[in-house]
Formats: sequence, structure tokens, C-alpha cells
Amino acid sequence: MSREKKNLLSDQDAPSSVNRRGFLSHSALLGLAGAGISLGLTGCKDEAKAATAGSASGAVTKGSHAGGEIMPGQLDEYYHFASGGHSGEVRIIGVPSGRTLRRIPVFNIDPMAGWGITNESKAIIGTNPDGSLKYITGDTHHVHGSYKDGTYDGRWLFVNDKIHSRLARIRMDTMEVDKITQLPNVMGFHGIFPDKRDPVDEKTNYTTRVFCGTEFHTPLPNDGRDLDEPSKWGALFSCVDAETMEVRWQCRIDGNMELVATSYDGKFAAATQYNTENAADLGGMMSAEHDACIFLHVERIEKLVKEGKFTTIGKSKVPVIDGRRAANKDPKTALTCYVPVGKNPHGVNATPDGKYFVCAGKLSPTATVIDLSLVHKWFAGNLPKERDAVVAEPEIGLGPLHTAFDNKGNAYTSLFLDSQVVKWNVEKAIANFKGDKSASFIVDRIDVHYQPGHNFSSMGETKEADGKYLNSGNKFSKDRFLPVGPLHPETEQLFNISGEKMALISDHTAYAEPHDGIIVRRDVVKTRQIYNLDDFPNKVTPENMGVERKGNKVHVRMISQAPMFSIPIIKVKKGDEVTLTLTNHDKVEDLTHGCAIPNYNINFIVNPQETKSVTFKADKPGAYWIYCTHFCHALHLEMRSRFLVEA
Ligand SMILES: [Cu+2]
Repeated sequence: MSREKKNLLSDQDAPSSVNRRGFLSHSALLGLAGAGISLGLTGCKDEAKAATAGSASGAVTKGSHAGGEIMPGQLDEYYHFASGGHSGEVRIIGVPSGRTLRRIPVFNIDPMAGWGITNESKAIIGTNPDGSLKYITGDTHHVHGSYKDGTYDGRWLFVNDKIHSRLARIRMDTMEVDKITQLPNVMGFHGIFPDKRDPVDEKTNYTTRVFCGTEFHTPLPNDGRDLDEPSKWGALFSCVDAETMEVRWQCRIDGNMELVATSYDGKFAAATQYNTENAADLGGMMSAEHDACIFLHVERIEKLVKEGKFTTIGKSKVPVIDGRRAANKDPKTALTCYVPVGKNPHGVNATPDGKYFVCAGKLSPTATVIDLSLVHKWFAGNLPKERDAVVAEPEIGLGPLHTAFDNKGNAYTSLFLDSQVVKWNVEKAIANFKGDKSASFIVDRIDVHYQPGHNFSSMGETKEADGKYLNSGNKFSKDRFLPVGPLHPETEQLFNISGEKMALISDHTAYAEPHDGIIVRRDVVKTRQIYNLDDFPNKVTPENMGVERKGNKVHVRMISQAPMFSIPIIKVKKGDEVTLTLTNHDKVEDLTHGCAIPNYNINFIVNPQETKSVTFKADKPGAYWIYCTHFCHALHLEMRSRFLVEA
């Protein structure tokens, strides 16, 4: 912090913190008895009253290094790619500064970029026969990068849409969505994870598939049948081809899936499961003492698909394989292995050494460590029970949700009810589970503000985990920022985890609402600064520029070059269907133009050498100024053309 800034802060502005444990020590027990989440929220209200009583634990700690200060002109060390929850977007945040670098519209409409407005983006999102968008809402939860050799290759990001069961792919060179696929016959598509090696071809050491878990049971197909018979409903696990984005296959399973993880050897996709009871009400979903982490044997599933031994559901042609328990009793031929874990688990995460999956308990105060070599052993018929693959089940705190890792064998689990991150050592937890009660596995705990969901560490989902930073995505902020009305900002809190003790570096606001993210070293990301005219088959050149009429269809081909649009007057007739294609001929980095048409709901940008188009009905006679919305030049305000609609 600069000296000037420091002087502006009075004592009142000093960070404060609240010790949640006093309150939660009694409520959490009740929470475990059945209604954990709602009690956690009650805790927030009580705490708001007590929020003026500060203690030091929430104060920003100036670590010896990685203190989170990035001075003007300096660049961040990492990119944080964050899913934006029910905003439907993905965000790019600098680490450690917390600066928002970009918002990537995905399933939402964004008038800044013109996403959901241009013909090109509408075609990616999906349209009805009349050209309108099929959906205008989205709910992104998990964003993950494509892999090569067990670490990010900087090629793609994948993100889910829970509300309409879609998977989007983002090109990391332009940070724009290039494909969206809707999964058939599923609802509540939640967890995703790309594979890290090909499950079948050993030589392919990069991402070829994306695995997708489903939360909700539905009738299969969901066409009005079985409405009053939820016992007949089912959930499917889906595999999407990373290159074509087509759904390769689906596997029907028991239970509801939460998060998804993949093994570094490429052999397994896994999903934590709640409601292995297959119940349709809250009590029923929490009745069993154990739920499961389901492992899918991808190679065996794909062999059946290849041999044509599958069914299909409804109108979908996607092969469906039966992965339910009843059909998979013999481990040697089983497609799925249901490893029992603590009640209603939430996250599942792979340790960077490739040995273990760690499931977080949510309604159980434990994490469950599963040894992948033992899962292999079970599938080979050499392990008596699925549960024998569990090598540790440490008690770590209340409401465990997600686990991140450093490069020293430590795990960092978010505790929703305790409002903490707990740091624990995986090998020590395993030793303790084996009987060495002197092995003390808890290393550190730190309060977060407040109620964390996901946490993730720098490069922590890769074999290059470096143990520098941990981000906690928190659901509540209350007293952390200036009040801005009933809707509070959420918080992303950044911790320096390079030492034995975790140290809070900074709080960043987040627009609702922070979900999962990844923190990627900056050298992995290689972006383009300018497009190539030839990237766009519909590019406008001086040769094809102009207005072309075919019946009542008018095609306007226009060029933008600061400070002018190439056609000063465009005249059409009421009732014409107008397509406006705009190519930005400026080649200078950062010289983006906008194109807005008042009263016609047209608003989009064209980056240097980029082409976009819009199609609309000229149904309102009058004169309309097409103007540039994106500041481009000293004569930016003068950059406009007359769009005239004759009555
Ligand atoms: Cu301009």
C-alpha cells in the first residue's frame, strides 16, 4: 500500500474479524443432525450483530513474500479463471492483485461484447427456429483447463451450465467461447472435469474428453411420463469429446452426482454422490450413513459402446450404458465402483502426486482419502470390498466442501460451517488411520469471511502444484466492504500458503457468485492481441463493401476504421430484413470499435481485424444514428453513420 493511501485510512477502516467458533460449536452439532446448511445461515445473522468486535485473525497479514501487492504497471503472477455462478459468465482475475482483468460472457447476454446479440454468438449459444435465443440464462459452476502431461496446456477452458445442462468451451488464445453443447436427458449438470490422459490410448497424453456429472433424477426420457413415480427416474454421467464437443456416451448410475475428478493415469473418472438412497425428499436423501464416490472404468464403458452394446433414451442417439450397482456386481467386468464415503459428500479432488482422491464430507466432519491403486485392485477382482480402497478418514472440521493441495503433501479443505480453511497432511492422516495415533495431521486452521464454498490453490489441480496461493470463494461478506444495499458483494480471499501457517493477503469483491476456479501460472497462457481478417469467412473488404438488396433482404457490408464507418448513409424500407456485417480494419492492438443502433437493440464490438454480424427487422421508420460505443479515437463521438428507414 502506498504511503498516501495509508494516511487516508483511519482506525475505523482497519480490518476486523469475528471468531465464529463460539457460535458454531453448538449449532454445528445440530447441523450434522440434519439441517446443516440452514443452521449455517442462521449463524451469519447472529454474527452480523457481533461484527464490530474485532480480533486479529481476520486482519491482512503481510507475509515475508507473496504479500499480494502489485504496483501500478506491474503484472500479476497468475491468472485466476473463475466461474460466475448464476451470472452465467466466466471471469479472469489477476493473482495476487485481485484485479478483474476480463469477464467472458458464456451463457449470458453481454451488450458490451454483443454476446447473445450477434449472429455468430447466437449460433454458438443456440437459437429457436425464429432466430431468437433458446435460453437467456445460465449458471456456471466449474471451470477447468485442458491438460497435457498432467498440467495445463493453455488451449481450452471448459465450464458447465447447471440450469440448462450445457457444456461450453472457451479458446484460451482469444478467451472467447467457440462451442456449446447441450447434454441430452440430464438435469442439474454440475461437476465437470477434463481427462488428463487418454483412457484407452496410452500414448495420448492430453485432454480428449470432458466428464460431466448430473445432480437431479428425472424421468427418462423426460417427456411427461412417470411424473408420479420418482422411483423410475434416473441420472446419467456423460462423456463429451473435447475436440468435437459431441456427447460420446452416457452412463446411467445410482444416486445424484456432485463434483467430478479424473485420475492422472487417465483411467478413471469419478464423482461424489449424495442421495445414493435414490430418494425424492430431503429426509430420504440423508437417511444412509454412507454415500459414495463412484469410479467409472472408462475403457470398459467405451469397449461396450464400440461393440454396440448400449441403449438410447428418447430422441437422443447418444449410447447409454448401465452403470447401476445391480448390473455391475462382478468387479472384473464392472463399469462402476461405488466406494462408500461420509454422508452426503461434496467435492472430490485429485492429489497432485496422482495417488489419491480426497472427498469432502459436507454432512460428515471428515474427508475421505481413496487410494487409486486400490481402486485398480478392486476392478481386477483383488480387493474384497469397495470400502477397502479408503486409506484415511480424518476428522477435519464442520461442513467440509472442497480440497486444494500444495506441493508438500498438504491438503486445504474449506469448512462451510466452521467458516475456515483447514490445512492437513495427507500421509499423516493415512498413518493415523492405520493406527499410529501419534500422527497428528492437522497443520493449521484459518478463519475465512464468511462461509466458504470452493477453494483452490495455484496450479493445485495439476502435477505442477506450487504451494504459493490459495483462493477461498466465500458466500457471504457482510462487514468486509462498504454496504451497497441488500445485495452484498461476495468475497474471494487470497492466502499465502508458502509457509507452515496460512496468511490472509487480501479480500476481493466478487459479483454473485464465486464458485469454482483455477489459478494458472501466467506463462501457460498465450493470447492473441489481434485477429486475422481471414479467420472470418464473412469478412468485409473494400471490394465487397456496400449495400446489397435481394427482395426485402438487405445486406449491409461495412468497415470500421477509426474514426469512421465506411458507409455514411444506409437507406432501407420498413419491413426489410437487414443483415449488418462489420469488419474492423484497424490493426492497432487495443483498437476496438463498437456498433450500436438506437431503438433496434443492436450493440456489439469488433476487435482489431474481427468481423461480426447482426440480423434484424427494420420495423420502425425514422432516422437512427449508428454510433461507435467503444472509445477509439479523439473523434470517437463523431464516428457514426445514418441508418434511415423509409416508411
Ligand atoms: Cu470507434
